[in-house]
Amino acid sequence: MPTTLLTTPAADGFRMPGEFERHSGCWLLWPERTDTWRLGARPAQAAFVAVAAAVATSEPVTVGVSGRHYQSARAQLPPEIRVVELSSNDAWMRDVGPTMVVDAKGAVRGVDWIFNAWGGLSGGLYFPWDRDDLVAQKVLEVEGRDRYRAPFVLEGGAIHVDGQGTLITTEECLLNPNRNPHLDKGAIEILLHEYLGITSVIWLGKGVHNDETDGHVDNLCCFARPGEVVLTWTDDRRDPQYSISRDAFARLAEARDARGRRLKVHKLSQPGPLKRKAAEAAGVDALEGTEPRQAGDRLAASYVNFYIGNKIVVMPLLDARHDRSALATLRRIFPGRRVVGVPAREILLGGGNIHCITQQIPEARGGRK
Ligand code: KQY
Repeated sequence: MPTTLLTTPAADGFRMPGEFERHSGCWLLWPERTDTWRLGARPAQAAFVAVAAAVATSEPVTVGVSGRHYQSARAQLPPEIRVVELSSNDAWMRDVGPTMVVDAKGAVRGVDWIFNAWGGLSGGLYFPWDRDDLVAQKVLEVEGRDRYRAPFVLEGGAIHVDGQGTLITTEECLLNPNRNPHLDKGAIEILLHEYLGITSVIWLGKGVHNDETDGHVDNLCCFARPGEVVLTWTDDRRDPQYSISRDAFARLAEARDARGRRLKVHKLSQPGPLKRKAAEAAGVDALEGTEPRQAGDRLAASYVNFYIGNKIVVMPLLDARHDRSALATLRRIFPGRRVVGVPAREILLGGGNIHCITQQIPEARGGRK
Protein backbone atom coordinates (compact mmCIF):
# COMPACT_ATOMS: atom_id res chain seq x y z
CA MET A 1 0.00 0.00 0.00
CA PRO A 2 1.41 3.42 -0.88
CA THR A 3 2.12 5.51 2.16
CA THR A 4 2.94 9.10 3.10
CA LEU A 5 6.55 9.36 4.20
CA LEU A 6 7.75 11.71 6.90
CA THR A 7 11.30 11.96 5.55
CA THR A 8 12.42 13.94 2.46
CA PRO A 9 13.47 12.71 -0.99
CA ALA A 10 17.03 14.02 -0.60
CA ALA A 11 17.42 12.31 2.78
CA ASP A 12 16.22 9.05 1.19
CA GLY A 13 18.54 9.35 -1.84
CA PHE A 14 15.88 10.41 -4.39
CA ARG A 15 16.17 12.99 -7.20
CA MET A 16 13.81 14.38 -9.82
CA PRO A 17 14.80 13.00 -13.25
CA GLY A 18 14.82 15.12 -16.41
CA GLU A 19 11.69 14.94 -18.52
CA PHE A 20 13.83 13.47 -21.32
CA GLU A 21 14.61 10.37 -19.18
CA ARG A 22 12.44 7.23 -19.67
CA HIS A 23 8.78 7.34 -18.61
CA SER A 24 6.36 4.57 -17.69
CA GLY A 25 3.43 6.84 -18.54
CA CYS A 26 1.84 10.24 -18.63
CA TRP A 27 -1.24 11.72 -16.87
CA LEU A 28 -3.68 14.42 -17.93
CA LEU A 29 -6.94 15.81 -16.56
CA TRP A 30 -10.10 16.41 -18.55
CA PRO A 31 -11.05 20.08 -19.19
CA GLU A 32 -14.58 20.78 -17.97
CA ARG A 33 -15.02 24.16 -16.35
CA THR A 34 -16.84 26.62 -18.55
CA ASP A 35 -15.32 29.69 -16.87
CA THR A 36 -11.90 28.56 -18.12
CA TRP A 37 -12.80 26.79 -21.37
CA ARG A 38 -15.10 28.33 -23.94
CA LEU A 39 -18.21 26.81 -25.48
CA GLY A 40 -18.83 24.32 -22.72
CA ALA A 41 -15.18 23.17 -22.97
CA ARG A 42 -15.86 21.17 -26.14
CA PRO A 43 -13.09 22.76 -28.29
CA ALA A 44 -10.58 22.34 -25.44
CA GLN A 45 -11.64 18.71 -25.01
CA ALA A 46 -10.86 18.08 -28.69
CA ALA A 47 -7.41 19.63 -28.22
CA PHE A 48 -6.75 17.54 -25.09
CA VAL A 49 -7.80 14.39 -26.99
CA ALA A 50 -5.28 15.21 -29.74
CA VAL A 51 -2.50 15.76 -27.18
CA ALA A 52 -3.36 12.56 -25.29
CA ALA A 53 -3.49 10.56 -28.52
CA ALA A 54 -0.13 11.91 -29.67
CA VAL A 55 1.54 11.14 -26.32
CA ALA A 56 -0.06 7.67 -26.32
CA THR A 57 1.98 6.76 -29.42
CA SER A 58 5.01 7.04 -27.16
CA GLU A 59 3.94 5.86 -23.68
CA PRO A 60 0.78 4.80 -21.77
CA VAL A 61 -1.57 7.71 -21.02
CA THR A 62 -4.13 8.09 -18.21
CA VAL A 63 -6.75 10.84 -18.15
CA GLY A 64 -8.53 11.80 -14.92
CA VAL A 65 -12.12 13.00 -15.28
CA SER A 66 -15.02 13.87 -12.99
CA GLY A 67 -17.84 11.35 -12.59
CA ARG A 68 -20.20 13.70 -14.42
CA HIS A 69 -18.03 13.82 -17.56
CA TYR A 70 -16.70 10.25 -17.44
CA GLN A 71 -18.82 8.84 -20.25
CA SER A 72 -18.23 11.81 -22.52
CA ALA A 73 -14.47 11.68 -21.98
CA ARG A 74 -14.41 7.91 -22.45
CA ALA A 75 -16.28 8.28 -25.73
CA GLN A 76 -13.99 11.04 -27.03
CA LEU A 77 -10.65 9.47 -26.02
CA PRO A 78 -9.10 6.61 -27.99
CA PRO A 79 -9.47 3.15 -26.40
CA GLU A 80 -5.76 2.75 -25.65
CA ILE A 81 -6.01 5.65 -23.19
CA ARG A 82 -6.97 4.74 -19.63
CA VAL A 83 -9.72 6.97 -18.23
CA VAL A 84 -10.19 7.11 -14.45
CA GLU A 85 -12.65 9.02 -12.30
CA LEU A 86 -10.69 11.75 -10.55
CA SER A 87 -12.16 15.04 -9.39
CA SER A 88 -10.26 18.30 -9.81
CA ASN A 89 -11.01 22.01 -10.04
CA ASP A 90 -9.49 22.38 -13.51
CA ALA A 91 -7.20 20.50 -15.87
CA TRP A 92 -3.55 21.42 -15.23
CA MET A 93 -1.94 18.10 -14.33
CA ARG A 94 1.56 19.56 -14.49
CA ASP A 95 0.74 21.80 -11.56
CA VAL A 96 -1.63 19.72 -9.46
CA GLY A 97 -0.14 16.28 -10.15
CA PRO A 98 2.81 14.75 -8.32
CA THR A 99 6.41 15.58 -9.21
CA MET A 100 8.07 12.19 -9.35
CA VAL A 101 11.49 11.35 -7.94
CA VAL A 102 13.69 8.27 -8.42
CA ASP A 103 16.63 6.68 -6.62
CA ALA A 104 19.74 4.89 -7.83
CA LYS A 105 18.07 1.49 -7.36
CA GLY A 106 15.28 2.50 -9.73
CA ALA A 107 12.54 3.10 -7.16
CA VAL A 108 9.94 5.80 -7.89
CA ARG A 109 8.10 8.06 -5.41
CA GLY A 110 6.08 11.27 -5.71
CA VAL A 111 6.20 14.76 -4.21
CA ASP A 112 2.82 16.35 -3.49
CA TRP A 113 3.19 20.15 -3.31
CA ILE A 114 0.73 22.46 -1.62
CA PHE A 115 -1.38 23.97 -4.40
CA ASN A 116 -3.10 27.40 -4.11
CA ALA A 117 -4.40 28.00 -7.66
CA TRP A 118 -1.37 30.12 -8.63
CA GLY A 119 -1.59 32.67 -5.84
CA GLY A 120 -4.38 31.85 -3.40
CA LEU A 121 -6.53 34.78 -2.39
CA SER A 122 -3.99 37.31 -3.70
CA GLY A 123 -3.99 36.82 -7.42
CA GLY A 124 -4.99 33.16 -7.65
CA LEU A 125 -7.01 32.21 -10.70
CA TYR A 126 -10.03 30.59 -9.06
CA PHE A 127 -11.53 29.62 -5.73
CA PRO A 128 -11.84 26.98 -4.34
CA TRP A 129 -8.93 24.71 -5.29
CA ASP A 130 -9.45 21.97 -2.69
CA ARG A 131 -10.01 19.19 -5.24
CA ASP A 132 -6.89 20.19 -7.17
CA ASP A 133 -4.86 19.95 -3.98
CA LEU A 134 -5.84 16.27 -3.64
CA VAL A 135 -4.99 15.24 -7.21
CA ALA A 136 -1.33 14.39 -6.59
CA GLN A 137 -2.19 12.12 -3.67
CA LYS A 138 -4.84 10.31 -5.73
CA VAL A 139 -2.50 9.84 -8.71
CA LEU A 140 0.10 8.35 -6.37
CA GLU A 141 -2.49 5.96 -4.93
CA VAL A 142 -3.43 4.77 -8.43
CA GLU A 143 0.23 4.50 -9.43
CA GLY A 144 1.01 2.67 -6.19
CA ARG A 145 3.82 5.07 -5.30
CA ASP A 146 4.80 6.43 -1.89
CA ARG A 147 4.23 10.13 -1.30
CA TYR A 148 6.09 13.03 0.27
CA ARG A 149 3.85 15.96 1.22
CA ALA A 150 6.03 19.04 0.77
CA PRO A 151 5.46 21.83 3.32
CA PHE A 152 5.35 24.69 0.81
CA VAL A 153 3.45 25.95 -2.25
CA LEU A 154 4.85 24.95 -5.64
CA GLU A 155 3.55 23.96 -9.06
CA GLY A 156 5.22 21.47 -11.40
CA GLY A 157 5.25 24.09 -14.17
CA ALA A 158 7.37 26.39 -12.03
CA ILE A 159 10.44 24.15 -12.23
CA HIS A 160 12.51 22.25 -14.76
CA VAL A 161 15.49 20.03 -13.95
CA ASP A 162 18.34 18.39 -15.85
CA GLY A 163 18.22 15.26 -13.65
CA GLN A 164 21.87 15.86 -12.73
CA GLY A 165 21.43 18.33 -9.93
CA THR A 166 20.38 21.53 -11.75
CA LEU A 167 17.01 23.27 -11.51
CA ILE A 168 15.80 26.31 -13.44
CA THR A 169 13.00 28.52 -12.22
CA THR A 170 11.89 32.16 -12.20
CA GLU A 171 12.06 34.77 -9.46
CA GLU A 172 8.71 36.14 -10.63
CA CYS A 173 7.00 32.92 -9.59
CA LEU A 174 8.94 31.37 -6.74
CA LEU A 175 9.62 34.65 -4.94
CA ASN A 176 6.09 35.92 -5.46
CA PRO A 177 4.55 36.79 -2.06
CA ASN A 178 1.40 34.95 -3.11
CA ARG A 179 3.20 31.58 -2.91
CA ASN A 180 5.45 31.32 0.18
CA PRO A 181 5.74 34.80 1.73
CA HIS A 182 7.60 33.43 4.77
CA LEU A 183 10.43 31.95 2.66
CA ASP A 184 13.33 33.90 1.13
CA LYS A 185 15.46 32.76 -1.81
CA GLY A 186 17.89 30.83 0.36
CA ALA A 187 15.13 29.00 2.24
CA ILE A 188 13.44 28.08 -1.06
CA GLU A 189 16.71 26.72 -2.44
CA ILE A 190 17.10 24.52 0.65
CA LEU A 191 13.56 23.16 0.24
CA LEU A 192 14.11 22.51 -3.49
CA HIS A 193 17.23 20.59 -2.55
CA GLU A 194 15.34 18.58 0.10
CA TYR A 195 12.33 17.74 -2.08
CA LEU A 196 13.92 17.34 -5.54
CA GLY A 197 17.47 16.27 -4.74
CA ILE A 198 18.94 19.17 -6.72
CA THR A 199 22.13 20.98 -5.74
CA SER A 200 22.12 24.07 -7.95
CA VAL A 201 19.38 26.57 -8.86
CA ILE A 202 19.57 28.82 -11.91
CA TRP A 203 17.28 31.79 -11.27
CA LEU A 204 15.73 33.44 -14.31
CA GLY A 205 13.90 36.74 -13.81
CA LYS A 206 10.44 36.99 -15.33
CA GLY A 207 8.42 34.38 -17.17
CA VAL A 208 6.62 34.90 -20.47
CA HIS A 209 4.88 38.26 -20.79
CA ASN A 210 1.35 38.21 -19.33
CA ASP A 211 1.60 34.62 -18.10
CA GLU A 212 -1.17 34.28 -15.51
CA THR A 213 0.84 31.73 -13.51
CA ASP A 214 3.21 34.52 -12.41
CA GLY A 215 5.88 33.43 -14.82
CA HIS A 216 6.12 29.64 -14.88
CA VAL A 217 9.45 28.56 -16.30
CA ASP A 218 7.80 25.79 -18.36
CA ASN A 219 6.46 28.44 -20.74
CA LEU A 220 9.82 30.23 -20.97
CA CYS A 221 12.71 27.77 -20.87
CA CYS A 222 13.32 24.03 -20.47
CA PHE A 223 16.10 21.46 -20.57
CA ALA A 224 16.41 19.45 -23.80
CA ARG A 225 19.10 17.37 -22.11
CA PRO A 226 21.79 18.06 -19.49
CA GLY A 227 23.80 21.08 -20.58
CA GLU A 228 21.22 22.30 -23.16
CA VAL A 229 18.16 24.51 -22.73
CA VAL A 230 15.49 25.85 -25.07
CA LEU A 231 14.45 29.49 -24.54
CA THR A 232 11.49 31.33 -26.07
CA TRP A 233 12.73 34.22 -28.15
CA THR A 234 11.85 37.34 -30.13
CA ASP A 235 14.02 39.84 -31.98
CA ASP A 236 11.27 42.46 -31.93
CA ARG A 237 12.54 45.20 -29.62
CA ARG A 238 9.02 46.66 -29.28
CA ASP A 239 7.66 43.41 -27.88
CA PRO A 240 7.54 43.19 -24.04
CA GLN A 241 8.93 39.66 -24.38
CA TYR A 242 12.16 41.06 -25.89
CA SER A 243 13.76 42.23 -22.64
CA ILE A 244 12.46 39.21 -20.70
CA SER A 245 14.06 36.70 -23.07
CA ARG A 246 17.26 38.75 -23.29
CA ASP A 247 17.57 38.88 -19.53
CA ALA A 248 17.01 35.11 -19.34
CA PHE A 249 19.63 34.54 -22.04
CA ALA A 250 22.17 36.66 -20.17
CA ARG A 251 21.57 34.73 -16.93
CA LEU A 252 21.79 31.37 -18.72
CA ALA A 253 24.98 32.41 -20.49
CA GLU A 254 26.56 33.33 -17.14
CA ALA A 255 25.35 30.22 -15.35
CA ARG A 256 27.15 26.97 -14.62
CA ASP A 257 25.09 23.85 -14.01
CA ALA A 258 25.48 21.53 -11.02
CA ARG A 259 28.35 19.75 -12.77
CA GLY A 260 30.14 23.01 -13.60
CA ARG A 261 29.18 23.03 -17.30
CA ARG A 262 28.21 26.10 -19.29
CA LEU A 263 24.79 25.79 -20.92
CA LYS A 264 24.08 25.70 -24.64
CA VAL A 265 21.00 27.91 -25.19
CA HIS A 266 18.72 27.13 -28.16
CA LYS A 267 16.53 30.10 -29.08
CA LEU A 268 13.01 29.17 -30.16
CA SER A 269 11.17 32.08 -31.82
CA GLN A 270 7.81 32.80 -30.25
CA PRO A 271 4.49 32.70 -32.14
CA GLY A 272 2.41 35.81 -32.65
CA PRO A 273 2.13 38.04 -30.69
CA LEU A 274 -1.32 36.48 -30.23
CA LYS A 275 -4.41 38.04 -28.66
CA ARG A 276 -7.74 36.69 -27.47
CA LYS A 277 -10.48 37.31 -30.05
CA ALA A 278 -13.87 38.75 -29.14
CA ALA A 279 -15.69 35.53 -30.07
CA GLU A 280 -13.27 33.53 -27.92
CA ALA A 281 -13.84 35.77 -24.91
CA ALA A 282 -17.61 35.68 -25.44
CA GLY A 283 -17.66 31.86 -25.28
CA VAL A 284 -16.36 31.75 -21.70
CA ASP A 285 -18.83 31.86 -18.79
CA ALA A 286 -17.70 34.86 -16.75
CA LEU A 287 -18.06 33.93 -13.07
CA GLU A 288 -17.19 35.95 -10.00
CA GLY A 289 -14.01 34.64 -8.41
CA THR A 290 -12.46 33.42 -11.67
CA GLU A 291 -9.81 35.23 -13.72
CA PRO A 292 -11.73 37.24 -16.36
CA ARG A 293 -11.12 36.43 -20.05
CA GLN A 294 -11.28 39.56 -22.17
CA ALA A 295 -11.08 40.27 -25.89
CA GLY A 296 -7.68 41.69 -26.82
CA ASP A 297 -5.81 40.04 -23.91
CA ARG A 298 -2.24 39.26 -24.96
CA LEU A 299 -1.92 35.47 -24.75
CA ALA A 300 1.19 33.99 -23.13
CA ALA A 301 1.98 31.99 -26.25
CA SER A 302 5.22 30.02 -26.40
CA TYR A 303 6.41 26.98 -28.32
CA VAL A 304 8.61 26.04 -25.34
CA ASN A 305 5.50 24.65 -23.64
CA PHE A 306 6.01 21.22 -25.27
CA TYR A 307 6.02 17.71 -23.79
CA ILE A 308 9.01 15.36 -24.14
CA GLY A 309 7.82 11.75 -24.30
CA ASN A 310 9.88 8.58 -24.67
CA LYS A 311 9.87 8.67 -28.46
CA ILE A 312 8.12 11.93 -29.21
CA VAL A 313 8.07 15.67 -28.62
CA VAL A 314 4.54 17.13 -28.72
CA MET A 315 4.66 20.83 -29.62
CA PRO A 316 1.75 23.28 -29.62
CA LEU A 317 0.72 24.59 -33.04
CA LEU A 318 -0.24 28.21 -32.42
CA ASP A 319 0.44 30.38 -35.44
CA ALA A 320 0.57 29.27 -39.09
CA ARG A 321 3.23 31.94 -39.75
CA HIS A 322 5.68 30.39 -37.26
CA ASP A 323 4.67 26.76 -36.60
CA ARG A 324 6.80 25.21 -39.36
CA SER A 325 9.95 26.97 -38.32
CA ALA A 326 9.38 26.03 -34.64
CA LEU A 327 8.91 22.38 -35.64
CA ALA A 328 12.13 22.51 -37.68
CA THR A 329 14.04 24.01 -34.74
CA LEU A 330 12.79 21.34 -32.34
CA ARG A 331 13.61 18.59 -34.85
CA ARG A 332 17.21 19.82 -34.87
CA ILE A 333 17.30 19.90 -31.06
CA PHE A 334 15.69 16.45 -30.63
CA PRO A 335 17.11 14.31 -33.45
CA GLY A 336 16.23 11.05 -31.65
CA ARG A 337 12.52 11.82 -31.24
CA ARG A 338 9.56 12.35 -33.55
CA VAL A 339 8.54 16.00 -33.20
CA VAL A 340 4.81 16.43 -33.85
CA GLY A 341 2.59 19.49 -33.68
CA VAL A 342 -0.91 19.51 -32.20
CA PRO A 343 -3.30 22.47 -32.68
CA ALA A 344 -3.24 24.07 -29.24
CA ARG A 345 -4.86 27.51 -29.37
CA GLU A 346 -7.78 26.20 -27.32
CA ILE A 347 -5.35 25.15 -24.55
CA LEU A 348 -3.60 28.52 -24.76
CA LEU A 349 -6.94 30.28 -24.28
CA GLY A 350 -7.18 28.53 -20.89
CA GLY A 351 -3.86 30.08 -19.86
CA GLY A 352 -1.31 27.33 -20.46
CA ASN A 353 -0.26 24.76 -22.99
CA ILE A 354 0.78 21.16 -23.66
CA HIS A 355 3.45 20.96 -20.96
CA CYS A 356 1.02 22.41 -18.41
CA ILE A 357 -1.61 19.74 -19.02
CA THR A 358 0.71 16.72 -18.88
CA GLN A 359 2.74 15.06 -16.11
CA GLN A 360 5.17 12.21 -16.74
CA ILE A 361 5.77 9.22 -14.47
CA PRO A 362 9.40 8.10 -14.71
CA GLU A 363 10.18 4.48 -15.40
CA ALA A 364 11.16 2.30 -12.44
CA ARG A 365 14.36 0.55 -13.36
CA GLY A 366 15.05 -3.11 -12.59
CA GLY A 367 11.41 -4.18 -12.30
CA ARG A 368 8.65 -2.62 -10.24
CA LYS A 369 10.05 -0.95 -7.12
O1 KQY B 1 2.07 26.83 -16.80
C1 KQY B 1 1.45 25.89 -16.39
N1 KQY B 1 2.13 24.86 -15.94
C2 KQY B 1 -0.03 25.89 -16.12
C3 KQY B 1 -0.86 26.98 -16.64
C4 KQY B 1 -2.08 27.12 -15.80
C5 KQY B 1 -3.03 28.14 -16.29
C6 KQY B 1 -4.26 28.23 -15.45
N2 KQY B 1 -5.32 28.90 -16.09
